[in-house]
Formats: sequence, C-alpha cells, structure tokens
Amino acid sequence: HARRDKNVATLVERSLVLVKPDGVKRALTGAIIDRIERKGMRVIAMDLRSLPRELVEEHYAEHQGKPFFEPLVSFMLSGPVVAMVIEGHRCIEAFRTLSGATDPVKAAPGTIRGDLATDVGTTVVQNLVHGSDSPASAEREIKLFFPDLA
Ligand code: IDP
Repeated sequence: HARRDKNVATLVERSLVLVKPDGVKRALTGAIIDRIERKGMRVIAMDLRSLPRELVEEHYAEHQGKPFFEPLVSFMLSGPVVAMVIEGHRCIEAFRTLSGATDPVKAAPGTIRGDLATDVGTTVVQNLVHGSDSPASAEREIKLFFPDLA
C-alpha cells in the first residue's frame, strides 16, 4: 500500500460531477450533494439540463466503438442531468472514492453507488453519477459543460 505523505500540501482541485438521469428520476440529487458537502467539498457551479447528443458523445469520446457506447449515450439522453463543478482538496480522487466502483454490484457499501445504485440489468450500467477521473479529464470536461467558468 502506498502511504500518504503526511506533509502533503493542500491541493485544491475542481472536478466535473454529473447526477445521471437515473439519479434525477429517483430524486437522489439532494442525497448525492449532501454526501459531497459532508465530505468537505464545495459545489461552485450547478444546473439541471437536458444534454444535446453531441455533448454526450464528446464527453464519452474515449468509449466510442465499445459495445456499451450507444446504450450509454441513449441513457444519458433519457432525461435531464444535474451538472456541477465541485472544488476541494484532491477532490477528483475524493469524489471517485465517494462514488465507488463503476459496477454498482461491486461498489462498496458506504459509497454512492454501493448504497444507492441498483443493477437494473440493461446493456448499460446505470450508476447514478459521473466524476472526472484525472486532472486532465476534469479540465476537458469542465470546459465542455461550463465554458464560462473562469
Ligand atoms: P466511470 O463512470 O466509473 O468512470 P467509465 O469506464 O468511464 O466508468 O465508463 C463510463 C460509463 O459507461 C460508466 O459510468 C457506465 O455508466 C458505463 N459503462 C462502463 N463500462 C460499462 C460496461 O462494461 N457495460 C455497460 N456500461 C458500462
């Protein structure tokens, strides 16, 4: 196990978080934001919106060609999402830890997906949330969803 450097400097990051259409439909947005805030991260931009197809395809460009790509795009277009930018110390990794594994069946209890996501057995994993997976992804995704954010 890698040990955490005790003298690590504060590293304030931003991450793009989406409450996916399953989360909005199940009215879990409040519960998800509550977990983000209780963990010490702040929401600095947020809105409810229906995404255009081009934005979803661009956001998930790395998955183009995979068998779940089309089902994933359709799922993301099936209803509005809540898009937000969160900020906090190492928040990119912190939010990924809070989300849990991609597959809700494997996501640990205590995580958003482990506690709240349900495996509905469709071709796409409906797992409530998206969070940027690296500083480079966060920068790209924030520009895509919140181009006016300084
Ligand atoms: P992440 O959201 O945990 O970062 P990614 O690998 O970036 O996972 O995949 C993006 C999204 O695509 C996932 O959140 C999930 O909704 C869906 N997905 C990923 N892998 C699969 C799969 O093997 N089958 C079906 N859907 C998948």
